Amino acid sequence: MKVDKRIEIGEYDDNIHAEVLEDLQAGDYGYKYRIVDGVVMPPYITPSRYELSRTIQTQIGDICYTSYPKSGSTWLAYILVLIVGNGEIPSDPTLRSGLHWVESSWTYPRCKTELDALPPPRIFKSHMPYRMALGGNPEQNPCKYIYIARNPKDVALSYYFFERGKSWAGHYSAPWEHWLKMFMEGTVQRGDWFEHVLSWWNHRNAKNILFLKYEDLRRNFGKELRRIALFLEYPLTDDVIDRIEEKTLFSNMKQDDFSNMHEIMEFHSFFRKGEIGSWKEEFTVAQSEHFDRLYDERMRGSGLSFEWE
Ligand code: PPS
Repeated sequence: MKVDKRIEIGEYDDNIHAEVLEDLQAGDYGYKYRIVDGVVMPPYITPSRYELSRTIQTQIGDICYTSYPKSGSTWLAYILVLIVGNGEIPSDPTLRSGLHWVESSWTYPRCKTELDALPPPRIFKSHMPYRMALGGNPEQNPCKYIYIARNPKDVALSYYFFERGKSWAGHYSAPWEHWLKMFMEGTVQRGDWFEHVLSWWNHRNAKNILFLKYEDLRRNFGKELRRIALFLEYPLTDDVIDRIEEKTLFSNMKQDDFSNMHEIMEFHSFFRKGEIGSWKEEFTVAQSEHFDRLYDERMRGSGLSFEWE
């Protein structure tokens, strides 16, 4: 069922998208979720979609981009589509229509028949930790996986603005402090940020896995783009690199109908800030210090660090 026109996508609806209603749960302030394989997930990650995403046969040439939510994955998706198209926008009506989000029953769902009929390179979207990745065990897969991570304070803030009042989150409306507490406890949809990011970081040296950081892409786009293209084995000329950089600028993605996600009713403010350090607008000094202590404890010895501003 490929969505191939700019038809407006309305609110997420349990009766259409949840598949199994009995296992939906609601926390404080009505925050809706489903537990999948022990992890808090959005209600549209249904048992059958998850099963399909785990068992889908990937092929040489396929690409799967993965992240914890709000880490720059849509930006990366557009970059990938342009790399594969040598800098040209594809004929799909929107960015979303050319991507395959197998684990989801909402916004870009794909069925097995449709996926099997498509030749590589298929570009898959996922927001799963390593052990729940698309296609089974990534290291033993013909697919190439690109994980993008972002500093967790910016993620927490971006995620708060994204989830607040939204249908798939039970119209959750709580103050920032409540969200931050859930985020730090790992009880928001997609679970614990630390576990998610470290699960992929620990496999970063596999031949078919590339680990990126949002902040590097912001600071050093050309260098990171070359790394991605080399990893995917797509030679790009300097002209094409410049074109991709121009098209994927935050301001261009935000206003271009191909990429701005306006076809999804609740995504109208999807392109919020696109900055490093906007967490400072919401975190108090005490919250920031509390977060830093948790960060030090959970990340110690990992060798992974982020830019915060
Ligand atoms: S989602 O909903 O989980 O798939 O979100 P995701 O796309 O991973 O992340 C959304 C954040 O990425 C920002 N963004 C960008 N930043 C810089 N440049 C470009 N081109 C770009 N496109 C998207 C987007 O604005 C979200 O971050 P915040 O901080 O909310 O602005």
